[in-house]
Amino acid sequence: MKLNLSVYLVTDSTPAILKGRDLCAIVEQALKGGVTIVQYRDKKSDTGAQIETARKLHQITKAYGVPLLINDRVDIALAVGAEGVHLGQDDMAIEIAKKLLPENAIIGVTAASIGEAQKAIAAGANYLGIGTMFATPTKTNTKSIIGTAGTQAILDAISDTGCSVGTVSIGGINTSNVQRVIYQSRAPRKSLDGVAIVSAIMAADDPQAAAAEFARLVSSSPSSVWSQEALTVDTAALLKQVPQVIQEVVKAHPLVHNMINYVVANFVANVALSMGASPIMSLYGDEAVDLCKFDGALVINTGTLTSESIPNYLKALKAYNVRGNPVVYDPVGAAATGIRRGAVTQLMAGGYFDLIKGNEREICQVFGSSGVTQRGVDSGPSSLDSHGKARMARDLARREHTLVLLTGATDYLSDGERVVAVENGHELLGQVTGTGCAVGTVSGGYLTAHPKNKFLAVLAGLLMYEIAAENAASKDYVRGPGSFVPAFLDELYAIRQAALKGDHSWFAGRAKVHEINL
Ligand code: 3NM
Repeated sequence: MKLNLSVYLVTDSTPAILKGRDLCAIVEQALKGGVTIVQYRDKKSDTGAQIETARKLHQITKAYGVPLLINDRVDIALAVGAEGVHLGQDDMAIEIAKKLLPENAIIGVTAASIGEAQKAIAAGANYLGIGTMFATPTKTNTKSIIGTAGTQAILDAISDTGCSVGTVSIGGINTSNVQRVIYQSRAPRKSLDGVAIVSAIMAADDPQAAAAEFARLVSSSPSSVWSQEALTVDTAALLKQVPQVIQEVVKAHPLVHNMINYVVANFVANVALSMGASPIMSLYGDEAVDLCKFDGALVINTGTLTSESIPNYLKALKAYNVRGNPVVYDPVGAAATGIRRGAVTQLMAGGYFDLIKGNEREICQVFGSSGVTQRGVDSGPSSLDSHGKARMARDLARREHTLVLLTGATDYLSDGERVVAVENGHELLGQVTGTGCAVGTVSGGYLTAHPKNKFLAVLAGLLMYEIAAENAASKDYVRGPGSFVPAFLDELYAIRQAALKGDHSWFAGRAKVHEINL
């Protein structure tokens, strides 16, 4: 039987999953739906009962031409003539299992680290069960939650030695995150071959429909929101398109749903209005199911985190991801406290962000650099030089398959390949609270109205914003932060009005953007 790992069903015999139903009947429904491989996993039943169930399961899987593997128990696999086994790190060593099983038996091994993966490949594993992807109630004694970043690191490390080894991810995968899991785990030369699922099929009310939905999602390319026009043009050619993009955006009057901090909510709403977007402020996660239908962007800004924030962010993130609308993540104060560092982990595991925007320390924290500290939510002194910041933006963007904007006196924007440095703006921006947060909202508006080239969209929004700040600061009546704010809103509005009329003269010669070659 050919090994097809794409929709890999792992069974579970606990009452919470079976809910009084028959295990074999659920597996048969899942096979009808399109499951491509089945693993019988039963940590509790007696050996005799396991053999009986395995035998019944094998009759069913054979009828569908699908291999049956047995978790941990080589003896049971031999007793029923199953096609192979799956071995955890604490189970029988693969070398011993190989001696006991027929030569063509399929042997899968759990791997949570590069070392475990390499060892399993060297010992001749046919496939790796890589995980735990996300924390899951189905198995609470998991050793490490590695997420898409950890999975990608393993795929990358084995892409030379393990070209032919199969790979599936396991842990907390469901129909709303499966495409993202595959997309974000992708290493340059190796991708996942499939996903291993317990509860999202076994506990589903309709296991056949659930399996069919997984089969559809795994085989279709991820939603068009992630596919981008290739950035083939150079920076000068990109900049030429900026005024048209700004005109397009102000005409579209995009909606931005802000889950923003209370310190800056009013200022950010005024910036959005001045630059031609329509702001909605809502921290109520359940509302996002309706709000996302207006097809705007979501901005998640963690500046005034409370004990209730994270579940609300996660609900909204899911609603916008399912709808395919852009989400901006502004991890304000990400490195300041243990709770905020935990919030980063939860949010990064909870969904896809089209743009991650933050200052140097926030971006370092999201990247997972160790020992990042932050006093309050201010940016604080820099520890990276210009190339270090550019590299950090690029590496995070590359790993997450998204855009990263690292803000500061110079801003660095990257899509994982290219990095541009933007030197526009004015130091008075640094004297007014909320000017960084508003960039998240502006970016959200631009991503909504110009989704086909997100890099250009974010760059255009940033330039409109920072050139408006320069124009405001140059007014002779602007004496400091207080008089700067109204002037800044006026200048955003002035650019918006010019852009609406197709007057691009305000932009001529103003952009201070250059590409960084790393
Ligand atoms: N093994 P669900 S996680 C059986 O990390 C199993 O090795 C894991 O269940 C590992 O799809 C897991 O319901 C349970 O989240 C996965």
